[in-house]
Amino acid sequence: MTEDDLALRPLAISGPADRVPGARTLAGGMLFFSAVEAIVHDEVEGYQRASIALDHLHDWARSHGRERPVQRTLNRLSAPRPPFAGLSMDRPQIMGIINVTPDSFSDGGDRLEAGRAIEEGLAMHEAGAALLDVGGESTRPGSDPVPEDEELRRILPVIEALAGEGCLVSVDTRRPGVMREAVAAGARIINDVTALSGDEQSLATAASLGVPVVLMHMQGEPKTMQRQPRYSDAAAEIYQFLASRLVACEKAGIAPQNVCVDPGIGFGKSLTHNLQLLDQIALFHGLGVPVLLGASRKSFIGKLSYGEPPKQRVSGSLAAAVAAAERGVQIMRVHDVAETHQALAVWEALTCRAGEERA
Ligand code: HH2
Repeated sequence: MTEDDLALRPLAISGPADRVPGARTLAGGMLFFSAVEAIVHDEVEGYQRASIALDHLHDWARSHGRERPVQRTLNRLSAPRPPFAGLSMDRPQIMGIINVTPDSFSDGGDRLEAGRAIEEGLAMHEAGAALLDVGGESTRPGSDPVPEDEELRRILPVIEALAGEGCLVSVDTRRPGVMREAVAAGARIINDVTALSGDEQSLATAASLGVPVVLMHMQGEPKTMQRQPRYSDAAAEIYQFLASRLVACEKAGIAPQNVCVDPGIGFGKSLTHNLQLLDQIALFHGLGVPVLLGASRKSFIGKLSYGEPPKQRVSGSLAAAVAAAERGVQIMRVHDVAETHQALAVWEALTCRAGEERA
């Protein structure tokens, strides 16, 4: 783990109306937390967890000789986040997914033709997507890589048109050559499922392009990642991995205010791991940067229900988005923009405005 083998997960998270004395803001947003789960690692015992009210955290830190790392992590948990790619991070934002692929797990083939992809991107923008994530290669479990020129052929006209219409566009790619061309075509964010570790040029390329990046965690490769994913503590290990990628970014010249992290639901994770990550996602605020969640239509939803196919997983996707909003997640990557926008609008009114009305 970072900071002397310690992480803190915010607990007892509430909106402003239910804020208890001594609670701190969560990532400078609209939520507050009044307790944490401390996660510490040692070689012999492995990961140990303890729930502590903020009132008692100072004593706990002193008795465990961890005053400085506790204070630093607490500060990162609370500090306001600067805008990410110009987007305010003090409330949840929606990233609409535009897969220009024949084989994506939930919408493969729906938008292979550029005109259709552009039209649907604009409709997502209208429906409440603050940014649009354009991808030309499926990374679903079992997928094979796509040649770079084919990936470019699929995405460039779509990026150019959407950016030309004033949409904020991210490119979902793991290839430095695609990052360069996509940014030249108007993409303003790089979203990489390998956290810029898929190619030895990725870090330097992203740094030289100077655009914000999304670092996602994946265990293994899409082709084989779901065979037998293993962790001793999924959330804590992924926290550690993302912390190390943040350090690598900083060394390469990518400032923390240009980084967003994502635990990578479904990328080398079992059902149990996915649930642990969703439940414990507030842990990642301790990295001091915005958090993104991509749970939309993923297989864990069908596994928890009646095994529905991807397009019938909208309700479960909304439940996941609301659960993430309750944990302070700043960006939701979703297929169903209008539905997510509505769900989050109700959540936000209840969580943040109900208190004003009560007062
Ligand atoms: N999930 C997918 C692709 N890219 N990027 C981030 N940051 N987080 C995610 O969870 C994520 C991602 C997979 O979903 P999708 O794009 O719909 O499918 P496919 O890879 O089959 O195109």
